[in-house]
Amino acid sequence: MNNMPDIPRFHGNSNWQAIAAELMEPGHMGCPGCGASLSMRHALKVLGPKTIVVMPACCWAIIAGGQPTTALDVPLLHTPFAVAAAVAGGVRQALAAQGENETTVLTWAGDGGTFDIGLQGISGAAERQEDIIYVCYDNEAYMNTGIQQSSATPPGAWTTTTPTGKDFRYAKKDILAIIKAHNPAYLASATIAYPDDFYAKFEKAKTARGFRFLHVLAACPSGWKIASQDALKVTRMAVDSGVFPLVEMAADGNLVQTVKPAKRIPVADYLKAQGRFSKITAEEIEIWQENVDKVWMTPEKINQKNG
Ligand SMILES: Cc1ncc(C[n+]2csc(CCOP(=O)(O)OP(=O)(O)O)c2C)c(N)n1
Ligand SMILES: [Mg+2]
Repeated sequence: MNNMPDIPRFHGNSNWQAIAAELMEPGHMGCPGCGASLSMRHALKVLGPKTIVVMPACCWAIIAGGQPTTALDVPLLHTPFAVAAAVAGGVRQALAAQGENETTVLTWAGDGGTFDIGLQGISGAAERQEDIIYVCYDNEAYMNTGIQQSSATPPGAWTTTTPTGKDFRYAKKDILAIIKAHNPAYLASATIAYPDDFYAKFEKAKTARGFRFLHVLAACPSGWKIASQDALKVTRMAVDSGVFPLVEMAADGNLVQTVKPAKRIPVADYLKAQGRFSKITAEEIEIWQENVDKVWMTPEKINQKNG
């Protein structure tokens, strides 16, 4: 594809040496180019072997392998769709009752399980400051059941339930603003297409105590209608266009941008790289670009929007 930036490499990150152990085995059931699979692999490298993964229904529940097999070298607990955050809080409290305070309890859920179906449980866990890390890997639709629209699906994107593109009036739900309103211990957006930033944020989430939330953009080649080898590049374009800013919550509670793209690209380049946006009109692209320009490109404006 044209206008595709190169993927950044690890820049001699000292952490990289210490966290090289693989906790995800080959032979998993992820599709080629699956951003969610790659994100789990690298998240576990940071979080380490003392991690328990709690997972609702989602693609990852399949990627991990059918019972009794598992692609993960850490314990994995499958839960019903709506309750992953509540179950993770319970697991953490059970460990604490046994005097075990080192193990990280990680909820790993899709956008459907987070933005829609699990939202009440997340709100409760955040309000109680359950000592867990909640990761939403966001591939922007219910992918496991065949690419249905979720409230994380961006406007104009094709899904099987919105075959002419999601109605442009319905914007993607602002999950960071919702979680921020709960005063979490740590809050950030991340993507493995910017690996240094991804690693730094998982490190911070690991050391913080209380409710921690990471919103991870994860490309789905089938759902986004892109070639599997372009998955990381397209994800990187989401950041470089300002559609998916990389931010974290600073000590004063405001969101600050952690990666400023070296070269800003037009939103149109990001959208046109994906078949799912083939029905979007020029006018809609213009509106999207204006919204990105207004809201997302500077930390001050992010604060304005969410503060
Ligand atoms: C209560 C309930 N409703 C529906 C389903 C069917 N279901 C399983 S996975 C899934 C899609 C999940 O979407 P998302 O959370 O975005 O994760 P992804 O599949 O995209 O990784 C659905 C609808 C279910 N397992 N339980
Ligand atoms: Mg999804």
